[in-house]
Amino acid sequence: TADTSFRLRVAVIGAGPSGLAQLRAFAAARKEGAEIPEIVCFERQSDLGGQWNYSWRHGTDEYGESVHSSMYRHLWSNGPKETLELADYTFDEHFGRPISSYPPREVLWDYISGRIERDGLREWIRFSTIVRRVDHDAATRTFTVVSEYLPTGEQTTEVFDRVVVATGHFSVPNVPYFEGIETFPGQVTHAHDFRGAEHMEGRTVLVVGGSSSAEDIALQAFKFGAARVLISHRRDPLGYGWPDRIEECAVAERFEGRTVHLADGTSVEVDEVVLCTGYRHSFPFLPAHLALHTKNKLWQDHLYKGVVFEHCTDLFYLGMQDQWFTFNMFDAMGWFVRDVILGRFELPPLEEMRADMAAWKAKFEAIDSVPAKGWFQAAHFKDVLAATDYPPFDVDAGVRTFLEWKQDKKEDILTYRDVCYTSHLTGTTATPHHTPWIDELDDSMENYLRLHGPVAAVEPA
Ligand code: FAD
Ligand code: NA7
Repeated sequence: TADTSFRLRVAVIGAGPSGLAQLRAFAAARKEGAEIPEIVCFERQSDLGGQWNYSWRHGTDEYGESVHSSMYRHLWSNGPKETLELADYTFDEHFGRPISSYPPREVLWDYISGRIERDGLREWIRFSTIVRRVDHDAATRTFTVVSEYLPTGEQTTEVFDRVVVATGHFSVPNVPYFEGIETFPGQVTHAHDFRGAEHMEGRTVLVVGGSSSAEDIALQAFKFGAARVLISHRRDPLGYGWPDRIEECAVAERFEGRTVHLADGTSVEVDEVVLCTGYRHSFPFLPAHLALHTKNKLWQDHLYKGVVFEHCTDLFYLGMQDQWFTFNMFDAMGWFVRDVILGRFELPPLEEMRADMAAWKAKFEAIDSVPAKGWFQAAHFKDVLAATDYPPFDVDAGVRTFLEWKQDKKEDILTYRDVCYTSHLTGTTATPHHTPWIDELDDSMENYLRLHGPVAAVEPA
């Protein structure tokens, strides 16, 4: 007879939105009376929240480790919060009243941590503890995890039955070389190390890259008074109706002191360069055969349902795709991983999983427009969601909100964050922030919640 006293041990690496989704998924099962494994969540930072846990530091932290978060002081949500709302923990439940659609970082951090506090899940997390090494023994179906408590350097080796990697993929900068850049006399930083644009007042700033970071750091530079901001892209321009002081230009080819020669034969003189050239997936704690070797894209090879590693199905990855959807999609993924671990979802034979992944890859490769990207991620999200008992979330409505958001940005890139959306979960319509985004220089939660008056009663959904 089976030994029923055996309890699986699950290691979750990372307490950002993805790792926290995993913890909450197990907690939800426990609440319904299910037997759950022993869970240890390793988090190298001293607090939860992943990217949303802002650090003034850049480069190296107090332990000589690289700083994880790439967020900056004045960061506000770059998409409507209604697209990331957690179906099992709504904004109404957390704030008790409507708030705006684009909260600043601290407000979203508060939301993320609220569900964890409510469920008392901090005790599952070992803070300031970095995972140094994970090895897998196929014969015993176990993992050996070596972690280190950073304040003392004490190392611990433990055995786990399942490992969930939720370490994010926007922390290790991709830093390309540009000919002559070593002759540039000003500051060259990567977006990962950017903490604020106050010092850019009156300066000419070259932002290299054509995606979210380039767009938002250019806006930060503008907001804080840069004299001129150039966004240098190598593919398509972002194409917004930029205000004066922001313009798009061809990709930088060569530097000669302060002069940057662009691919179209023109040149510009700049004071400062910010490389918004993306990030690298990096898993220094994993042996090469267990690590994903990939880049930022909407479909990741070798991951069945986007999470189960095909070469070792006791190893899971959360949130490794490029992201339109974030928190709620991580939840669906965490719920699915939980059900695989609990044996509620039986993985099909390898050949069937491979055929399924190949079909998704073909759909991914057929994407031919920006909206098609959103619909692709929605289809993937729904596929995972359908296999779980996560509370219903209208994924298609989320894509429609994203498409409206893209339209808002086209209409006015300086005011899109003032627009209000309606929650697909609660029907609550956001209320405008008391100050337009362009004029608001105080991003604190205290200021954000100021003027809202007493907590308004929100009708339950
Ligand atoms: P992360 O948030 O990166 O969390 C990973 C966690 O793993 C971290 O806490 C880290 O400390 C920990 N960790 C890493 N390695 C180890 C290790 N070896 N041992 C122990 N712990 C480890 N999304 C939105 O929805 N809206 C936005 O407006 C938005 N803005 C963004 C702006 C920036 C500048 C960036 C970089 C990202 C933004 N994102 C945004 C996307 C963001 O990545 C997700 O919202 C979310 O934070 C991803 O969650 P995650 O848990 O997968 O990864
Ligand atoms: P992304 O979305 O991965 O984009 C990286 C950008 O960098 C992309 O436009 C790339 O161009 C560009 N890139 C990369 N290498 C180069 C070189 N060598 N020269 C010029 N341009 C280059 O990263 P982001 O940081 O913008 O966004 C990541 C997350 O942070 C996102 O979730 C946001 O919410 C915040 P390409 O398209 O490959 O031609």
